[in-house]
Amino acid sequence: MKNKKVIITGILGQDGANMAEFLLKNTDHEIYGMMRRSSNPNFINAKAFKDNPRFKFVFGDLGDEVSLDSLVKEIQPDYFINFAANSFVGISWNMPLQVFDTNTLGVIRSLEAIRKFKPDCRFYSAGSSEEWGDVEYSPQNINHPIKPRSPDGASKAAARHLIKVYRESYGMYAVHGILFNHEGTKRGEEFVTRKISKGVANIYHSLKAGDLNFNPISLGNLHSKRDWSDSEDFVEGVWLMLNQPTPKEYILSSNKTHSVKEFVERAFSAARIMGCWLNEDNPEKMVYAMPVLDDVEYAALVVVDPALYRPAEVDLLWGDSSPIRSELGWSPKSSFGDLVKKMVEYDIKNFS
Ligand code: G4F
Repeated sequence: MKNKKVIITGILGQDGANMAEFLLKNTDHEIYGMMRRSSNPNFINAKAFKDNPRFKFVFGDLGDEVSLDSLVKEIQPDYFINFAANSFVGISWNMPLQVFDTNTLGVIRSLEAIRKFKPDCRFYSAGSSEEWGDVEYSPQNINHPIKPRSPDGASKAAARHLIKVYRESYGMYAVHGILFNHEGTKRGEEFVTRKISKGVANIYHSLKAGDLNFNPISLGNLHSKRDWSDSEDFVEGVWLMLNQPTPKEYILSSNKTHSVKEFVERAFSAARIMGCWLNEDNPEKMVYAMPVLDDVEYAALVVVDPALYRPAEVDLLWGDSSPIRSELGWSPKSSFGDLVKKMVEYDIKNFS
């Protein structure tokens, strides 16, 4: 029997790379990792699999239907997994058109390529809890109303509707599973978790060298709450969603929620750096600090920079992933504590 073929977009990003690693380890499928042509690509997330004989890089762009059409026509994939997106919510106010072009029109271009050239190919595109934004209840389930608070959330919500339209109009196997926040050692530094774990590693190494002149980590809103999981657990859930008898959309989440402030505390504690909060009554002036001299002087570990606040914030995300756990048998291996520890320890070890 011929090996199945899988196209993964966003291959150099966290989820694309984790998906490729998962499939190369657990299936005998051939993996085609789609990347954009760029003069200076960063292969750091692909180092574990880029030389695997069942893996191949292919060039394509969600903004260019000609490239998507050619790839689907030539490869004849059995699965098309779309992890390419402009996924940084914070920047989506600055480039809403580009965000929609990639996150929404890119999904239509992918669906059209599949519809025209390989209509039985199974399609997954990453949906987001950002679509629920201004939440009405917690924990949020798959029926939560769509109320995005950012161009990013709106672009993903539109993609979700389009995928449903293609599923119902053409009988395509197309799903838009909702992913709550998911992180790990391949996460980009623009996201708060990696910004914190890298910042902690920097402070750890300064302290180890006896240098107290380190830069504190500057953060925005410390009080927003997120349902954080490990991306490596999520790719397994996505694969389950793609291999059901009929397409059905699920949520992937940890079923717990934690504040950014709590992430900070856990991250410093994983590095055995003890801090305490100052000015807690004023969110814009809060500082996480460590005592230096007899509890009199403090060295700031984290400071708040109100310029990092968003024009509109999603205050609380908290998912209910019980349906995929009971119906498809998915269960995450990593807890919140495991995730924070893994990221901080990795960044301390690989600090340069
Ligand atoms: O890490 P974040 O940038 O992730 P955010 O906005 O929740 O989005 C991530 O998860 C979504 C799913 O829920 C995905 F759709 C999306 O693509 C992405 O993967 O920010 C998390 C929270 C926010 O409330 C933000 O205001 O952290 C707060 N925050 C506080 N200081 C900060 C910072 N976020 C960033 N990126 N940088 C800060 O300095």
